[in-house]
Amino acid sequence: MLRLHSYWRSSASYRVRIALGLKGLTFEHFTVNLLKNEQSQPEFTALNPEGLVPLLEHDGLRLSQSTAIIEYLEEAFPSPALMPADLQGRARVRAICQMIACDIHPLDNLRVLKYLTGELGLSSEQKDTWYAHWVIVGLTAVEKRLAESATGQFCHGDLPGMADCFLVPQVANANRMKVDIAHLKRVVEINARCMALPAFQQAQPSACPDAVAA
Ligand SMILES: N[C@@H](CCC(=O)N[C@@H](CS)C(=O)NCC(=O)O)C(=O)O
Repeated sequence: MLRLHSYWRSSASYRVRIALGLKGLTFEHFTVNLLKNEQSQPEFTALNPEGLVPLLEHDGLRLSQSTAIIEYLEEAFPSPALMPADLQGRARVRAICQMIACDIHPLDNLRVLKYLTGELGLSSEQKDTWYAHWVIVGLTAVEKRLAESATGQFCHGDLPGMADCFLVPQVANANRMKVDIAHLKRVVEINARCMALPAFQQAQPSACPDAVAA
């Protein structure tokens, strides 16, 4: 049994939900309500001392970090593959994933935004400017990467894969925060193509069991 500790609006959890869906894996969903700070409560930090979602439990393993989780799923359940067969293709996919997971997401994470408006005393407008800035910088770099010939209908080739698991939640965050990314044509087109697929639709925040009407 796969158990996923997740929050509907967590984009790192969304990555894992997409990967599970693409692989056709069913899982038990456990909500960690970030707005209620449940990620920092002892009940959850006993499972994941980092105090972050997602957390996957499988066969006695408790695994944090969406990238590690998706790579674990890829190795434990190889078919259908989310990574290309060739060495260089896999390296390219990892690079795109890290552009999002390492160069965008940590700058705009909830605890960072809270620190900006809390300890550093920034206004809500300044916080939103910070947020939009790093999304635009990061997704512009992704857009340039997607101009490469290895890109197909999806981030890498013509099948949805690991890089798409990372791109779509980051686009969802940008849209939710009203960051204008319409000029990033490849990003927008690939996101739309992904969102036409059931695995992406079923993983999206509004489809989660803990979703709250906006
Ligand atoms: N690098 C981690 C990031 C995990 C992460 O930052 N999760 C966010 C939600 S998307 C979280 O739990 N935030 C809680 C907080 O900021 O207090 C991963 O890829 O899993």
